[in-house]
Parts: sequence; C-alpha cells; structure tokens
Amino acid sequence: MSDKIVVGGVSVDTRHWIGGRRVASPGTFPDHSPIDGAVLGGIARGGPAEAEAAVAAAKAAFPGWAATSRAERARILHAIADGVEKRLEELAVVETTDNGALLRSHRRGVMPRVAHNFRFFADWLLQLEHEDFETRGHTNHVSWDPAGPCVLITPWNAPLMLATWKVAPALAAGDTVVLKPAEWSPLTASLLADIAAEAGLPAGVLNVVQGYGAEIGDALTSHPDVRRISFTGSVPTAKRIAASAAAHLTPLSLELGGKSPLLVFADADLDLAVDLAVEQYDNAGQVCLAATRLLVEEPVAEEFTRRFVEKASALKQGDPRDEATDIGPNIHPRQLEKIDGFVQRALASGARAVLGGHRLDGQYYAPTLLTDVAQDSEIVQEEVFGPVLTLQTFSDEDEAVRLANDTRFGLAATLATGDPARAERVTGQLVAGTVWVNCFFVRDLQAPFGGSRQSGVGREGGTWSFDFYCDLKNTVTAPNGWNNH
Ligand code: TXE
Repeated sequence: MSDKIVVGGVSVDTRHWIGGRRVASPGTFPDHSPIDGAVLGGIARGGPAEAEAAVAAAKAAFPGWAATSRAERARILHAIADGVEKRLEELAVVETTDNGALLRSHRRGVMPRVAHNFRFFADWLLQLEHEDFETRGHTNHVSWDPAGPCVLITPWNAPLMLATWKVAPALAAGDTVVLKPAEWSPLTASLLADIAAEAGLPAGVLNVVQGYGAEIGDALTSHPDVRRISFTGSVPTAKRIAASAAAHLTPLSLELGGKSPLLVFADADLDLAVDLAVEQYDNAGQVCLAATRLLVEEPVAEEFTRRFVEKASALKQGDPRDEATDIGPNIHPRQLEKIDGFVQRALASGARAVLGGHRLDGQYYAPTLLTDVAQDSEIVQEEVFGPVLTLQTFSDEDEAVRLANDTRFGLAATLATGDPARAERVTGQLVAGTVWVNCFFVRDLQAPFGGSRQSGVGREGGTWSFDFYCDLKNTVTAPNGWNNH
C-alpha cells in the first residue's frame, strides 16, 4: 500500500505525523471522494498505540515550545500562514476532492481564512498584555501560561478551516498539539503538517493522527497528559468525549450542532430575506450555523415561498470543481442516507415538499424545502446536516421568538426585518451564540463564537480561544517582597 495519495497533482502523505516524522499503522482505512465516490487511497488507521505516541511527542516538545519567545512563536505562525498562501491552490483542490465543498469557496474564502487564522493569533500574541493593578499596596500581575499538550478533534464539513481555528491559538499560546481530523476528510491536515514543518515548527509541537474516532478517540481524550481538548462535531460524540475527559477533568471546548432559525418579519426587504434563506444551502447544507428553520410572518409567507422556490430552483448543482456550481455533493453515502431518512420520515408524517424532497444521482441531494411541519416533529428539532430547510409561519413577535427558541440548540439566529427597534427587542430574547441582523455568516475572529444549550460549551475566537489554551495565573507581590496585609 502506498504512503501517498496524489490528488490533482498534489502528493499527500497518508501516514500520521508524530514527533516530526511520518509513522505508518499496521492497517489503513479508505478515503473516498464525494464527487464521484472514488476511493482516493488508504489512510493510516491509528489506534491507542498511535494516540499514546502522539501525546508522548507533544509532551516531550512542550517545555521547549512553551519557553520559546512570543516573537519567535509569532514569526513561525506567520511563516505557516505564508506556506498556506503559497500552497493555497493545492490545498483548495485537495480539500474539494476530499470533502466535496466548492472549489471556488476554498480558493477565495476558506483557504485565505486558514492563513488568516495563523496571522490573527500571531498578532494577538504580540499585543497581549494586562496592566498590573494594586491591592492594598500589593501588585497583581496576570500571565498567560501555556497549558500543555492539547487534543484537537475536528469534523469534515470545513476540515482545514475548523482545524486551524484550534491549532493556531493553541500554538500561539505555547501549547503543543495532537490533531485528529475526521476520517471522511483526512488529507489537508496531513498537508498542514508538511507546511508547519517547512515553516520551522519544531518536531513534536504539531502532531497529526489519523483514524476512526471510535478507535483512536478515547485513548486521546482520556489521556492523563492532555491538558485541553477542543472538539467540533456532533452532540452524541461530544457526550462521549466529555465522559472520557472526566477521567482527569480535562478542560473542554465543544462546538456542536445547531437548528438555527431565520426569522423573516413582514417589514423585511423580502428579496434580501430570500437571498439569506437560499444561502442556507451553501456547502450542501453541511454547516453547523445554517439557519435551517425558516420562520416567516404570515402576511408575507406566500410571496416569500414563491420567490424562494424561484431563486433556489435556479441553483446549479454538480461537480464542486466547476466554478459555476452552487451546490456540490454531500460528504458520504451514510450522510446521504441520514439526510434522506429525515426527509422521508417527515413526508410520511404529513410534511409537504415545496421543493426537492429526494435524492439525486450520485452523492447529491435535491435542495429541499418542507412545509406543514409540526414544531415538535423530528425534522424541526433535529440537525439534518444536508440541503434541507423547513418553513413555518408565525403571527406575531412573541410567537416568532417562542418558535425560534424551542429546540435543544442555541448556536445562531438570523433576522430579516426593516425595523431596528424590533431587531433589538427580538435579539435580546433569542437563545443563540451569534445573531445576524439582515446578514449571514459575517464572522470576525475577534468575536466570540459558539453555542448555548446543546450547541456547545465555551466560545472560540480571539480572547476566548486564547484564554482556553492558557493557564491564567495571577501573581500577587507584596511591597518590598513582604506580605504586610
Ligand atoms: O460527527 P462526529 P459525524 C453533526 C451533523 C452530522 C453529525 C454526524 O449533524 O450529521 O454530526 O457526523 C471524531 N472520541 N456534525 O458522525 O462523530 C471523528 O473521528 C473522539 C456537526 O461525522 O461528531 C471526527 O474527527 N473523537 C458538526 C469528529 O469526531 C471521536 C460537524 C466529528 O465526528 C469519537 C460535523 C470518539 N469517541 C458533524 N467519535 C459541526 N458542529 O459543525 C468520533 N470522533
């Protein structure tokens, strides 16, 4: 079995990256491209032994990296960003082949942001300071101490983007990393290891292990030498990880699913509202933030639906490498079955498909809009993670807020309204980590990102990420070194 997969002329090493060298496993697992279902090759199938080796490498590298000056750490992070920019086209092609998301988005949006993730936290590190303050003559000095080896477990819907959201602040903080990418999209994490090594990141500071979560996950998350675990993925897996991390009370950051609403009020610019709604099919609906529940005020519901169907019907579905494509394939046959299961059960229990409602050839699912759905039904309450939206109507603001908040999630909410006072009133009542008013998906790394309820624990972004990866320490020094309280 070859140690390489060649994708679009780019050679990707399929082995783990541990302690600055490539490490094979006795077995491999197949990596498929969602574009045509073709097997790209076999990926090293890690288990407890590889988990142990990677954590040991991260532990051994930790003292050296933690002691590296902030300026040097920042320099290396910028060099990684340079490497990402230099190989941007390669990363975009490999990611699209591996996870099926649009090449045009990877080229113009996602990969530039991957580089930005490193630049942002490099700059963050350099401006980090906290003014000392006094307590009855004593000086308080706050410092951000590196925490230690971190385990970062990431999903397949935006593989490198979500991985580097975690890797960059962890490295900036002076921590060492074991990254476990999703088994459905393992390739760009391997390229990141190459780029980081070329940028001068010392051996063992970033380790990448591949494998099925069920086989390698527990050995990573229950390890006594791991100081932080950051996970983006599903709620059931998060619960398993939290139980495993409880063995050593390892601090966790969890970014999970959502069932976010888009509230369209009668006073909204209806074309804008329709644009916002159609945007929810991006990445074939495999976006945790997607506003999959359209809540529309009764007087405009019919007209909204008409314009929505017209606009969504014009979306071009097909090969994600084609610049003209709007919707690509879904990640895996299992995910497609899951999506279709949700839709068929909804239809069987009385929902009506205004648009779509069925599979297409290959790994594609027709953009779907379901109406006549009950608030307590599965399709309204559970994350589908496919191009499937529901539409419900409301008669006033109170009902809109009640419906919006009535799930076990609280990741995001989007409002379309022409009334700023209403926007402020409604926003104040919504349970959501992010609220967008007359816009969607505008994200700044300075802002906190994360979810309430079962959408997550903690926040990522700027100070929230950085603090998570550090042990904050307050040093209190007495005047003249003498404690005279
Ligand atoms: O996710 P998992 P899956 C949601 C979405 C989707 C559903 C299932 O609704 O339909 O999850 O996707 C690793 N210990 N989201 O099954 O299992 C796994 O290897 C440690 C929302 O693919 O959560 C992968 O690296 N790790 C979401 C990662 O967890 C384990 C993005 C995510 O996989 C593990 C993805 C274990 N026991 C799916 N078991 C979002 N919030 O964006 C699995 N993993």
